[in-house]
Amino acid sequence: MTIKRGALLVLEGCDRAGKSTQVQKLVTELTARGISAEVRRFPDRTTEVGKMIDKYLSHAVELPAETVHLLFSSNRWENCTEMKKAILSGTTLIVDRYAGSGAAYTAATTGKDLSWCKEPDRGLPKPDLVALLEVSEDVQASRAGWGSERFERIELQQKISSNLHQLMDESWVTVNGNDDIDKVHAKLLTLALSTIETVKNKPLGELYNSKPL
Ligand code: Z5A
Ligand code: MG
Repeated sequence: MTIKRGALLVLEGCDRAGKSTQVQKLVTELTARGISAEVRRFPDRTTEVGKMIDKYLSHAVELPAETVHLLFSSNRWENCTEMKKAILSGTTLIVDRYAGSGAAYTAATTGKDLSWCKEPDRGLPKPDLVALLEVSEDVQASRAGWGSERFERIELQQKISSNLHQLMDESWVTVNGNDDIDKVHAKLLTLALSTIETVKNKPLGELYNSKPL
């Protein structure tokens, strides 16, 4: 019997949109339904590259913005082979930030155009679904932990949000992140289940390229 592939599902959004909360809830629910599902998150702060990113984000080191951009992309590439293997062996990955954050944050912090920012991620596995969690500014700023890391300023977040919208293609959908946690979860679960079903016999695509992997 041929093993059906898993789906690559990504949650994107500005800071404190609720991504990490929802990624965890989705994997728990999919697992409870007997669907093989695992969390991945970017930045993955456990790798050597990830440790450098962590130091940068927490203001322990200063680095040029271009260097940081390539580190974030490199952090995805170092996980790429393992992620593809998991997906092709039937596991659905629920990913907490991915290339969308990469392009949207650097374009907002440096003023570089989005096409420059997208380029290092070209050829990574293409998400089957990107759910963009949208939150209003007042809700965002009221959530726990706001303001401690480098990019957590309202005017910057507005640019990031605008960039995320410009990155949307047919694989992206918006979800209202202002709703309560269970309502957001219900919406994401419906999207996840239908995407898993739709893509199980389809090839995994390449990000920013039209040909499948
Ligand atoms: N970055 C980048 O520049 N380039 C890249 O390529 C990548 C990332 C991948 C760290 O990311 C930074 O890296 C980030 C982007 C940049 N910018 N900054 N600063 P991160 O993912 O490690 O950031 P984080 O600090 O772990 O998470 P976050 O994105 O800021 O938050 P979140 O995951 O979206 O939210 P949460 O942790 O699920 O929820 C926040 C709080 O709100 C928490 O107390 C929840 O219980 C509460 N919450 C969540 N949902 C709700 C609802 N619906 N109602 C009420 N309360 C809620
Ligand atoms: Mg998070």
